Amino acid sequence: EWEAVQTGTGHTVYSGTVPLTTTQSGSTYNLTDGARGGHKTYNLNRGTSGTGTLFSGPDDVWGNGTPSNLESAGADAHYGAALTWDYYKNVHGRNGIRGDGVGAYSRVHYGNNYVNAFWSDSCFCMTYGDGSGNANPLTSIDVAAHEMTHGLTSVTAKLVYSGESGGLNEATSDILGAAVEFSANNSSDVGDYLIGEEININGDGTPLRYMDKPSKDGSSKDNWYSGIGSIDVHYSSGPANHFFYLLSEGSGAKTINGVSYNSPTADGLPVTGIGRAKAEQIWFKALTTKFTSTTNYAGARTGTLAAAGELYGTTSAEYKAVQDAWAGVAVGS
Ligand code: ASN
Ligand code: ZN
Ligand code: CA
Repeated sequence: EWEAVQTGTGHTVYSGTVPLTTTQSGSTYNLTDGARGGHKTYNLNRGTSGTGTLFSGPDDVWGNGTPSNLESAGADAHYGAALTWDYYKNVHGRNGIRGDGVGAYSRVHYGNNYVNAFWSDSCFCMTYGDGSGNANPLTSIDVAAHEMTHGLTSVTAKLVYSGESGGLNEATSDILGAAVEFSANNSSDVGDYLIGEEININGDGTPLRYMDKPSKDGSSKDNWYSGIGSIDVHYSSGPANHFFYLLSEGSGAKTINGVSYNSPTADGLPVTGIGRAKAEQIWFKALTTKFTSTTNYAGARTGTLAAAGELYGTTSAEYKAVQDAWAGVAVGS
């Protein structure tokens, strides 16, 4: 059977009209990304197991921009997976989650009014619910990149999903999820240090998480403390998200892409940011070459300092910024 890689058009829920890489098989187009390891996007159509059906059709146009068209969320998921693939390849030289050039797959329309998205190691796939009322599928760029990054963590550091390592696992997905959103340069979904701001999960327009000051969500912690390993991993991620913000942008007030931030420090001392690009290199290198399954916050400090030392030298401004940013979230001094 004759197959060809094509560039179709996605009318997404969150990211406007975007190019999607697809595959043409005879007269049928499929949401199979022929340029990124064959990553496929499936429609579960409210099922909760298996793969449902591969999105396919007689033309290479996907969705209409609204969630009521079932292809729309598929277009978001396919786009988010492609952006994440491209980010890891172009920014970190990694060819797919496992580094083997093989794609994972995505499933949308999971269950009924399911207000979550998740990565699964057993299917090596990511899955998205429609949210309540089918009005807000969980398919924004940052959420897609967050879930796909759980796959990366599970084949690299393998951070155990509980205790402090669980918080670091979650933070890794938020940190690199935000990095992918920035890298996309999408005018409908601009980069920010907020997670899930498009989903409207709280019903009042607030995001799921804030990296500059994680406690703004009412549950996450800004700073490390000795009992942080016993809270939910989506809240114990706070200090690491906060670290990453401080390392990238520095402490104090700042507006980026129209979003205002004001990041405090635990010790009251200022942190001078080194820019997101360098902070991303440090976190990725630490994740893939320093962190282990049991890395805790103290270990994350050691690992990111080692990574910064290798990348920029131990007498560099970057190395000092890593020290200062960890001190800013009450890890080390
Ligand atoms: N969306 C959540 C996450 O990726 C799902 C979960 O907690 N299992 O962390
Ligand atoms: Zn997560
Ligand atoms: Ca975001």
